Parts: sequence; C-alpha cells; structure tokens
Amino acid sequence: MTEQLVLQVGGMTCTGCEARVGKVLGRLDGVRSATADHQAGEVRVLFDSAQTSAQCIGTAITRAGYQIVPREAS
Ligand SMILES: [Cu+2]
Repeated sequence: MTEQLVLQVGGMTCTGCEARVGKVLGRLDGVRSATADHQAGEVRVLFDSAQTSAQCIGTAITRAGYQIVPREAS
C-alpha cells in the first residue's frame, strides 16, 4: 500500500541538500518519490509500506547527515 510520509528534517541548507536527500531516498526499495524542501525543512516521501517503512526512511536521512526533527504531539 502506498503511504505518504512528511518529515521535518534539520540540516538542509541549500538545493544541493534537497537533491542529496532525494537521491538517498530514491535509492531505497519501495520509495516511489521523495521531495525535499530546504526552506521548509520538510521531506515528503511516497512509499510502499510493504517494501520499506518510515523507520528505514528516517535512518537513511540520518545516515546522509541530516536530522529528523521530532513532531510536536498534536
Ligand atoms: Cu546544502
């Protein structure tokens, strides 16, 4: 099933960072699309939950050198 994940990501300072995050996520199995916006500090990912998980996506972002900003409880 395709799911959408929106993450707040810290450490992206330019369009190069957006490209880097997009590329790293694009390499993961099950990721359909990944769009990063450094100004908003936001990453949107469409992924197949049978092939990958929010956990794996978060790990890939962290390994690329960026930080996942915890969401405030709503
Ligand atoms: Cu950058």
